[in-house]
Amino acid sequence: MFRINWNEKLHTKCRNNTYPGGPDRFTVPDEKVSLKVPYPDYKPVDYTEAKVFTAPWADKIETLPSIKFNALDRINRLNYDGDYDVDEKNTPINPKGRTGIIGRGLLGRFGPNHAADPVVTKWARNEDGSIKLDNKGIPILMFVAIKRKDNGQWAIPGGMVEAGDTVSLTLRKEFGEEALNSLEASPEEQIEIASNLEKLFATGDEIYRGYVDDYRNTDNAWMVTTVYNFHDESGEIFNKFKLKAGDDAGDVSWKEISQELDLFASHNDFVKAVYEFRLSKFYL
Ligand code: RP5
Repeated sequence: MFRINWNEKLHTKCRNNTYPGGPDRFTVPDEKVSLKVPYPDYKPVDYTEAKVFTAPWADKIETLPSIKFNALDRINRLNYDGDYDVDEKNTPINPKGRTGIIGRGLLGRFGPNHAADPVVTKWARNEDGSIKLDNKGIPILMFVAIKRKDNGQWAIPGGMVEAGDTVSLTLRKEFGEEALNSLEASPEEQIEIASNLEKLFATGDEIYRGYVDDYRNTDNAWMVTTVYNFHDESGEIFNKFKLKAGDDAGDVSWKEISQELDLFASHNDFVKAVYEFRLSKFYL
């Protein structure tokens, strides 16, 4: 499985910027991101968006002392890549280092907030149906991208794993809602969407499981995801799909995977890993 070396790759999206809808983060120089390096002058800003305190999808602040972290309960509090520490008030500490904000920001859960990301792919094809090659003679892979309504960035159509849901259910649900607009489809269209999704999502390859450098991360709350690749080798399943943006997506499109992509959070790393995985299968 693909691994990101977080010792080399520092926080980039969740450091030294303005928190979305919130205050400026306290400045953290590259060499002070790691918790192993003392930073006595560190004065992170305390910020939790007001709606988080009352939202049904968020932890209630009064339950914090009794939450069992690093454990799998109805809510998944596991981090996938090792345990994280908690402080004397049982508040989890971001194991990937400082972000300049304490509190939960926009995130509902203390500690890891679990998401699932479906990378749906097919080969780019020429008019005659043959696989399209780039200028080095390497096949071009395409993936389904959505344009997020919250920040206008292109992204994988992923979403949060809701309490009681599984990763596989979330993958299918998010793809249906954001890339096929299943929430607004007629009952007949919904049956067709479900049957096509069934075929495409029947098999998938897990590509990554772990931390995400998400712009919402704080020192006490952060994103963790499971990335799956669902690949349509012949491209035939997708002839039946009509992409239509819905829910949190303002637009949806097939995008060629290339160096020029500039995607949300760690999604560039994820689609690059999928591309390498698909090429390794292609050349087998
Ligand atoms: C990212 O946030 C994950 O990789 C996933 O794509 C996304 C989930 O958050 P929402 O799309 O629900 O805001 O960290």
